Amino acid sequence: MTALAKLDVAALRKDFPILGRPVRGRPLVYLDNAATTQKPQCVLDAILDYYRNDNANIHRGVHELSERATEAYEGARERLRRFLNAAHAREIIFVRGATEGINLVAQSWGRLAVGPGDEIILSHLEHHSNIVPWQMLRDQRGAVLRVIPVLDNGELDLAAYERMLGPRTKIVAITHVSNALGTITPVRRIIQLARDWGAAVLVDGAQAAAHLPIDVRALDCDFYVLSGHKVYGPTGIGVLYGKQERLEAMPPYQGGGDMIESVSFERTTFNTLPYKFEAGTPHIAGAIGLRAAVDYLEQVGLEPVAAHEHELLDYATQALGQVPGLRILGTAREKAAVISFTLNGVHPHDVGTILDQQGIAVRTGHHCAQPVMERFGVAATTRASFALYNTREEIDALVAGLDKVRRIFER
Ligand code: C6P
Repeated sequence: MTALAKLDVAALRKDFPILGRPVRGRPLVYLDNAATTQKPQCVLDAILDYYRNDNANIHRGVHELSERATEAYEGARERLRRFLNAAHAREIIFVRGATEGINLVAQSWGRLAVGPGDEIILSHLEHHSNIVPWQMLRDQRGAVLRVIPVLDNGELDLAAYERMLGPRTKIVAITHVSNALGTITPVRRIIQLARDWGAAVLVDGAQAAAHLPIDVRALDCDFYVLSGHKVYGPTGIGVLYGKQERLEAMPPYQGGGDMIESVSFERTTFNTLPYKFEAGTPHIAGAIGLRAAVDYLEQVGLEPVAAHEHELLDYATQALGQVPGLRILGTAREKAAVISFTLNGVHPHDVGTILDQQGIAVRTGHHCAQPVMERFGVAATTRASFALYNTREEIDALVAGLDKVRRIFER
């Protein structure tokens, strides 16, 4: 085995202009990467270059700019196909983000495939985006939601999952990485088990795509969703991967331009994949920016990124473990670079506000994952989440910041 190249973090940081910006008169310590990552210059350049040189609507014009814009947009699709190792570019649907991807599957696939009494399996770890669309489907179709329990360390109770599966299971919708606890779920195993019952599987990869190499064919999932803004790309763009045979069988999600083959008042016929699911003018610049982002991420290397983030996670777990009164939620054996914690006697919003005064950005609240907060008996936590550009010094700054929080509250 070859040794992993270590990241030159100091050099990489220079790729992200915003990291040089002071916040509240201090150097920015950005530890809110699970909410959204910062953008490297190459992503900003790709977006600007598109608007400055190629801007036109796609798939419609025969003029030079429209052809260039179409080529760039479809090139981005092919690049995302490669990023996820999908078999065909037509299996890559551009959407606004993970949320829209899940809603699309719930409403298009779900309304067709799920009937009264059918079961939808989720886990207790899920983000609201992977709960609410299924509840809406449940209510429309008279289906039943079943929830895989979470163990005290933040791992899923796989034995309970196995018992839950059955002939009524129509879909298992599961997160790849928990945004609130950082747990990496055993998606491969979850998918294999679902296959035994012929159930479809959707994987919510919003928190995974920037940290783990993803291979949808090796996973053998039916659907995989991700958000561009969490993989160093722009907001408002994301990907729904779907197996061709699933997507072919699904009705359109939204109607409008580009998703049709022909329209009359009597009858409309729909376009082929992937256009059937991309009604209206899409986020062309977003797709181009996302392509630049995955180019960047793969050039840096997902494996060294994962190794670096893991090192930060170990360091932070150790350092935060020394802070009196601090409790870490989520200690799964397989964890991504997310640390959620509470500090005795201090509300997370106060922790976040005092850290912000020191230029340290963390997220506080329920992280759009209220059920898992409830499972651990808290209403909210403070969450630090790391990216390829974070350093040990920034974790030291977080620990020093927390000392200050404690001193203020001890007074
Ligand atoms: N989590 C966080 O701070 P959108 O908003 O569509 O880009 O992503 C939704 C989403 C879906 N699944 C998971 C596991 C997520 O973490 C998120 C977004 C952000 O944790 C914002 S709440």
